[in-house]
Amino acid sequence: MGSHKLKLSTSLPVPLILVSLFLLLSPTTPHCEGESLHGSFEAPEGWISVGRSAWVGELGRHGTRALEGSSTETAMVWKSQALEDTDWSQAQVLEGWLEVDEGEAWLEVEILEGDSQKPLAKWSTPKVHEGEGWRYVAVETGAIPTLKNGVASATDSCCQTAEVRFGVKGKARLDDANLFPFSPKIVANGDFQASLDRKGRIPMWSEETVKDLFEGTSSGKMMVPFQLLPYEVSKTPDKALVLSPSTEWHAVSSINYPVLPWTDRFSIKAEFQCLGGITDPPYTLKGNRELQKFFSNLPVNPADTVPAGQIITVWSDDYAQNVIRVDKGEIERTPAVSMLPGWQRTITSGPLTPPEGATCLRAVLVAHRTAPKDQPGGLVYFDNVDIRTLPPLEKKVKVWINQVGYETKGPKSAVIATNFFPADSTTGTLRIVAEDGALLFETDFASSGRMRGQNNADWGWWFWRADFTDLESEGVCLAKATIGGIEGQSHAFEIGKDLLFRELANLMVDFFFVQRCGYEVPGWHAACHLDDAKLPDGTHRDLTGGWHSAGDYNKIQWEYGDGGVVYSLLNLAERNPGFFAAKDRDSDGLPDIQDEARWGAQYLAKVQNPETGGFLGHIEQGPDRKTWMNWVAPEKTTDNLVGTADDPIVRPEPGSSPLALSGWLRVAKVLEGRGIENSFRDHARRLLEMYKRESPDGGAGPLVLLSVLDLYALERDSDALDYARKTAEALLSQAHPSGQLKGGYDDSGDIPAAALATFALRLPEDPLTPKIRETLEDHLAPFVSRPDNPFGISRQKEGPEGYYFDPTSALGVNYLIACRAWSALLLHRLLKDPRALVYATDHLDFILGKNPYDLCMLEGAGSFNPPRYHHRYIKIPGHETGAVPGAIPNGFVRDVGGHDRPGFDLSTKGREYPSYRTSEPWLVHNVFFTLALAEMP
Ligand SMILES: [Ca+2]
Ligand SMILES: [Ca+2]
Ligand SMILES: [Ca+2]
Ligand SMILES: [Ca+2]
Repeated sequence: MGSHKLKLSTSLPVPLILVSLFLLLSPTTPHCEGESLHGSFEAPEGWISVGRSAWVGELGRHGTRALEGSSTETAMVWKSQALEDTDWSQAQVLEGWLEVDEGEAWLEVEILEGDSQKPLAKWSTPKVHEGEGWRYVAVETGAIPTLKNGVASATDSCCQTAEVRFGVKGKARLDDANLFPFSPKIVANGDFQASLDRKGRIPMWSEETVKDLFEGTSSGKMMVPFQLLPYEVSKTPDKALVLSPSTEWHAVSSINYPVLPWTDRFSIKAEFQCLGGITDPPYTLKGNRELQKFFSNLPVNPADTVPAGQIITVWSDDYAQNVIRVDKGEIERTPAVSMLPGWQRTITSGPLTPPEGATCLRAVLVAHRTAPKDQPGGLVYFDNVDIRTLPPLEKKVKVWINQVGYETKGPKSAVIATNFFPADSTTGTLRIVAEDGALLFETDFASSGRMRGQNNADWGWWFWRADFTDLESEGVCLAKATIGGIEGQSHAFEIGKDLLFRELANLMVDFFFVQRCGYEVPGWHAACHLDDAKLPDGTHRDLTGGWHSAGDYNKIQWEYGDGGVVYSLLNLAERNPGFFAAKDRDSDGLPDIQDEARWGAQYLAKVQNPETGGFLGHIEQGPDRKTWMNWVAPEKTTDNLVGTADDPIVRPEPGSSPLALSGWLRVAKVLEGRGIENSFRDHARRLLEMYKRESPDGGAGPLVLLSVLDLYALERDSDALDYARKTAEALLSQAHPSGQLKGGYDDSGDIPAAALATFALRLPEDPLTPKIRETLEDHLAPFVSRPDNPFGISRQKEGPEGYYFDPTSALGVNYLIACRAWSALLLHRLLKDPRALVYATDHLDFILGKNPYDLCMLEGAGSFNPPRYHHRYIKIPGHETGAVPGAIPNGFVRDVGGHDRPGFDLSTKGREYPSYRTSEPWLVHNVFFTLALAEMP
């Protein structure tokens, strides 16, 4: 071990060095999300007037304020204050919205040398012209080396400034200006600030599994102590990853991130710092004095025994099964002086183009040991790891549409995504062509800008929305979009009358049929779970039947469970009885769709609690989780013998199924029409008595209202009408003063609105109907205007803290998307407001392919379905992908890094099945989709 002391060899007192180094370093933190341009203009800050200009109110695009300027000659009318902190070593994007009253307007950004203000580089957006309305513009800057006195410097970015300017010839306004890095954030926990998990592991990082990256053996410690910054300066403990190699090398890797589709060039960067002579870092350094002491006590090793750092990029195929290529960055060491606290450098792997077949990449951080065996291996610190998508080599135009298609008279739109913004135009052109290439329709469209989720999570593309509602010629066609000379093309799709119903209605029926429990489904499975189920008191009751509720075999007795299935199937059947008449797989004269409803009604009768009129609890497959997690074909889950240890159990908590009331009544009517005896009316009566008993004042909720409306329609029972009115009044009384209804998902009022709209449609002359119409009109405007994005899709949570996808990424919410569509379709039927129809269509389009994965999330329809499903049916020979016709999987959750943009498990290999979060079918998605399908105009 060396006996020298580390020398802080400088004439400056230590604290001053620390402070000045910190100030130099902090602006270059590579993961900051761009410098604020104060581009909302709601406050008078950050901008300087340089011409005939004004800060105007009431004319903004968002909020109230905007910048305005006028000039008869080409002139800059406003400029930003000097931007000091932008990292020009990576490409930036300048964007804004311009509205031109007269002439033209544009934005530009110029980089200036710090002291001399000498212009170094300048980029301008395309121009917006008068009469175009608010128009989005953007320009990408290049990445330029950090310069000091005109000379590239790897360590210092203090000596440039930049200015954003608003140019006008004529008169124009600017709002929503923004300057941000081209690369959306990808890495999760790249700053190592996340708390260790319960097992002491570093979230999103783990030991590299490839052990032959280098000669020698890989081993060592990985830790996340505080970085070597004095506490008083950093205020918050800034943690870093520290590797201490005990053999030749030691490597830690990030999780595997998908190779993002919007670019073909990546780089990985990190800050690093090397220390010799020790094997354990200081975990707490509360002040300069302790820090100084720590460093003055450090043994100094000869420079060549200090460990070195390196970043490696590992490209792998699907689900990281096979490494396709390894790209190694330079092995670098910080110099001896770097042992000063806070002194760190950036190392890189890249720029890199993904190899053919790569779908994942990961960052691997490596510490190389150089110290002799009898000396400590030293430490390599890593922090602020950043996987960057660099501006692409190949420009792409993606065209996303509803892959099933569009109604002849309905709203029609495509969403287009580009990985560039054109240099000389703010619009693109959409052409719809027939299969033989004939041009059917042509229109120009403007950009909607970027999409950003919670915490500014950028979705990676420029988005554009093109409307072709006016095209009403029927047939198969393609959408082709041209932007900046680059063309993209959609999958083939159809335009036709009653298209979605015709294409998808039978798939809905088939889905439930294949999900049947306790029944032999030909081509799928034998009769299963014949020992359903053991009651909480230990006795057995015949509860066979119903449907497997998801990709597992549980049967959930809840509001949108089997009662929802029966209700939605009957609605679909009643929409067009003739359509289903010929489909009768068991040739009993009852169409498949009615067989399916009857199947559910029978099961619901079995699970009705004879004492209360309500329902028994969930039936879970097996007495414990082990049985539930048993991935086998359904008939093999249990021995199918009553009274053995594997019998499925009934949960003690009561179930709920308000829609069963309507289901029973309507199935009874179908059966009575054919002279088939049944007792479903009695079951319905008992359930209604329970609601009346428990909620005499009508607080039983919107699903009870829907059921009671059906009771009244069938029986003209004045008590039922009375109870329907009470229930409707209770829903109305809960509305916000603005008229916005409460309840439903995320308190959006969607389900109450659907129930009230059904009331008003069924009972147009009822004294309560004018009040319902008025409330629904007030409810509709905010409900349909919230999706201010090119897809027209709702957020899972609205409002300032809202998000598209839940931070926990628990489950995708296709049920919620379909539910909103159903609600909006009923509002449209009642109020004839075209906005409601556009809203509903956008939500169904999103499920059926108009989404950033170009993915049709309804199995057996469209051009591109999920490659695999999270379903225990994968254990049925011949069904290894788990694809049940008509199945709608959970849908998008956040991406793997936890950023609020869509992620979906499209793996085809690796684990035996994909993530349940995105890829598990669930009855409730199909319930709401079927309800929506039944209400299509
Ligand atoms: Ca504004
Ligand atoms: Ca950190
Ligand atoms: Ca039949
Ligand atoms: Ca059994």
